[in-house]
Amino acid sequence: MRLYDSFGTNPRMVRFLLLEKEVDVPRCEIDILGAENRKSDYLKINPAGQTPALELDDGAIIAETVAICEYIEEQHPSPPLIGSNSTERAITRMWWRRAELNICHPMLYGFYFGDGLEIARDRIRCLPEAAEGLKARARDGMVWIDGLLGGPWLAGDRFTVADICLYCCMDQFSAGQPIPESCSNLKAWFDRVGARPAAEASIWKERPMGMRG
Ligand SMILES: N[C@@H](CCC(=O)N[C@@H](CS)C(=O)NCC(=O)O)C(=O)O
Repeated sequence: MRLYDSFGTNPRMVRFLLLEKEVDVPRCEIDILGAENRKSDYLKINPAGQTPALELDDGAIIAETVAICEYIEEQHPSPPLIGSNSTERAITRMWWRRAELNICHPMLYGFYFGDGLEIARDRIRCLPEAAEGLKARARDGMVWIDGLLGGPWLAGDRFTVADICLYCCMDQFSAGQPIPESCSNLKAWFDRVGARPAAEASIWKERPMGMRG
């Protein structure tokens, strides 16, 4: 097995998950800032030109962070970070989806179309005029999730991949898109996730534009 790994919120999620599960996977580092991921050799691995990707021993390639995390959880169920029964898994996936759709996606594209335009403009279709609206949408999502947080973690008493997903995204973009002042529950949650040893241990060695990926 081999993980195509790099700076960035999505590969960091996989590193975070692996650390929590104490699973070691050999890595192949991809220089995404140098756009190695957009060149033909890497496009043969992942036609989407993105990291992470997981190559299995039989040569199969799994791209998309959600699919990779689901695969790792099935192979290494303990500790459960998606869930150990149908209800737990469904609740985790619900929170994972809420986090992605309401915060991570608008936050990421708010960055790509704004402060990160120089990185993104030759890779994806960019809509700079949408940057401020997307950042506002991410702020709305943070306020919404802040109001829903009823336990230490998104899914209540269980620390899950939904926490990892949201944390990795917010940690990378927090300088340009901070947690709104009013969101005390979300701030406390963010500090709780940040205090887990895997949070620090999963950070990429370089910090482009000062970002923690
Ligand atoms: N939908 C993909 C998104 C992966 C993604 O956006 N990866 C970023 C790193 S966090 C990337 O490869 N960026 C470089 C680029 O798009 O050129 C997933 O969930 O894995």
